[in-house]
Amino acid sequence: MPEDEVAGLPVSPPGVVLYGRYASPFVRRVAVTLRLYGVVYRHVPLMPFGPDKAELAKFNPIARVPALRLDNGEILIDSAVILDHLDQVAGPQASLTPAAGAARRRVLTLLAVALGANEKLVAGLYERHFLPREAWHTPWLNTCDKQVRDGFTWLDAEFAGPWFTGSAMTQADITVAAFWLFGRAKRPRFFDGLGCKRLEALAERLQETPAFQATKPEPETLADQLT
Ligand SMILES: N[C@@H](CCC(=O)N[C@@H](CS)C(=O)NCC(=O)O)C(=O)O
Repeated sequence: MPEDEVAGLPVSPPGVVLYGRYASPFVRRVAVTLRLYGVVYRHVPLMPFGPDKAELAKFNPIARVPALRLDNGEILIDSAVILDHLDQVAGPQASLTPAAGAARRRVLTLLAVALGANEKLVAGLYERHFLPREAWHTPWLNTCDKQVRDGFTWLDAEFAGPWFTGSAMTQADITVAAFWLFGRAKRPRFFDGLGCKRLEALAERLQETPAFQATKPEPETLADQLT
């Protein structure tokens, strides 16, 4: 539903709007991609918790971030859906996700592992944050931690050159760097212990670039670090 038709929301000026704080690595990978594609956008840093959640629910039935309002008022939800749209607009030559064939399957596979590992990281963070310690279900947390560890360790061994697929940066590099920086900030001891030197180098390199510099995570309101 176009945002301007949503009852109760102020009518926005036309243009692309990104909803969600950069502190969310899903939002950050979209924001970095928007910048790399040269898309000018307005940033509305809604939180998927507390009072902002009701605002999000007006255009996302599951009230999550990111969401992207397009120029025509249409609203896209979920970072993968948003990136798919941005790639199509960028066109096959410029797309950060290869348009077809083995190269596309390769990047999508890398992204599937990265997204899965990051979802399990977030699941563990939420359990640790929202439940009192005595209610933590340790076998579940250990399972999540193993999936995070195995996912990132697998990714660390998958480089074909300076970038995941060789000599050109793709969405796999952007997404993994955003997720690695998020995980490292949230659980420094856990991520240090993974010994993923290539992922660390990738994240260090990308975080110095203008698109990452312009999308630094806001100060956290959930617990800053959960080692
Ligand atoms: N698959 C989604 C995941 C997005 C996601 O997990 N967002 C988190 C913030 S990091 C969120 O909105 N959490 C609140 C909730 O799940 O209720 C995507 O790629 O956009």
